Amino acid sequence: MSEFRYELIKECKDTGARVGKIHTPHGVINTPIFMPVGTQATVKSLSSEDLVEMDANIILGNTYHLYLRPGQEIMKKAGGLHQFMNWNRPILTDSGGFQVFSLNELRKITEDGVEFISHLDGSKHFMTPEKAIDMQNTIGGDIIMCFDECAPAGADYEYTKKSMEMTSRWAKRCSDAHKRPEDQALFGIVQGGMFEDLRAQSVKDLTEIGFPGYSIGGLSVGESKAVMYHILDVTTPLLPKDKPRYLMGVGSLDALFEGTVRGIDMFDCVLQSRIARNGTALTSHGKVVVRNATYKEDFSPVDPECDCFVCRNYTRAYIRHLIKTNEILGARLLTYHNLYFTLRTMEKIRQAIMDDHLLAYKEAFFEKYGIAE
Ligand code: PRF
Ligand code: ZN
Repeated sequence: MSEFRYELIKECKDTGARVGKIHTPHGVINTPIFMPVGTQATVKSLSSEDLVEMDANIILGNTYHLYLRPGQEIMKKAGGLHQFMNWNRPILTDSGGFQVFSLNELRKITEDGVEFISHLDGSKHFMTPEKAIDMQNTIGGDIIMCFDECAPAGADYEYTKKSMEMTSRWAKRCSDAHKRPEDQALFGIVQGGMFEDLRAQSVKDLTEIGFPGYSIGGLSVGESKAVMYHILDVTTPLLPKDKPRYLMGVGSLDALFEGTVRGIDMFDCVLQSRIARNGTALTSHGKVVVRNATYKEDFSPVDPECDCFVCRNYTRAYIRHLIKTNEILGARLLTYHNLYFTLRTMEKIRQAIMDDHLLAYKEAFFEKYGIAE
């Protein structure tokens, strides 16, 4: 008996948004959810204790990176990623498909799989759908991903069609290769680029195989926000209502709202932690580039409306100093705040759906935050 289950709690009366619970062997995920990215078995600069303290529900790991380092043998000996990094809540792993395609110019795609050169030492590897699943079975994430091809930005119809069809065949191979369906939920990944009919075909192919959840890949690859939202408008309504939907690699504040109103349940993004490391904070009044000279003598908190430990105890001037002097604490404090702020915003979004005022909350949020990212 699979322990995985999506429970639909409430549908928004005005939009496609919904509140739900995903039951996993490591606990319940409240959706819509933002998932901090822990590519290399760590959310950069944070400990698992920090993530529990900020009440992160679920984090992400990457098969590609963990396959190269520390490698499958170490992962096996560690007893999986939960034990390895002392994180006892849910984990989702990406299959490595996207990472192989985005990190590697030196790759060769065939029906069988992808040959690529390690970005670390130049060694040659061959990744297949079966190997990607085997590695994810070893990592032990509660939710794992099919091995897919994310077509490059601007790919034409013919290329995108062939790529999507191969992704569907790979999805079947992944489903057949999956050895732990009882405690790991394998999601299919919808591809099809910016073409409505290809998106529809992809959904049809994947739902025929049947998965406990569906991811939407191939977005935020260089297209405009308007195009991305349009593809969501035509794709999410085709997906089964009783399964979770995950929008891969998307999680700017405006996309969290716009994705939620289009029926997305799960998001992840490196933005929050990446901009933290170069000195930018996300606040209730928009982005604050703490690194700027403007904040040299600003002894107020990063976000006066935030109650995270960073905002309760440290000033913009201090964090600016840390960032300017390349002290690792600066990156850590801003990463903590940015993730905390994003997680609290998702909490408010869930509450707003429950209270039937999502659109009013969205408007009020952006009134203060500013529309532009
Ligand atoms: N496929 C996979 N992972 C991803 C993507 C995808 O298309 C994206 C696209 N935004 C992010 N991460 N497997
Ligand atoms: Zn804060």
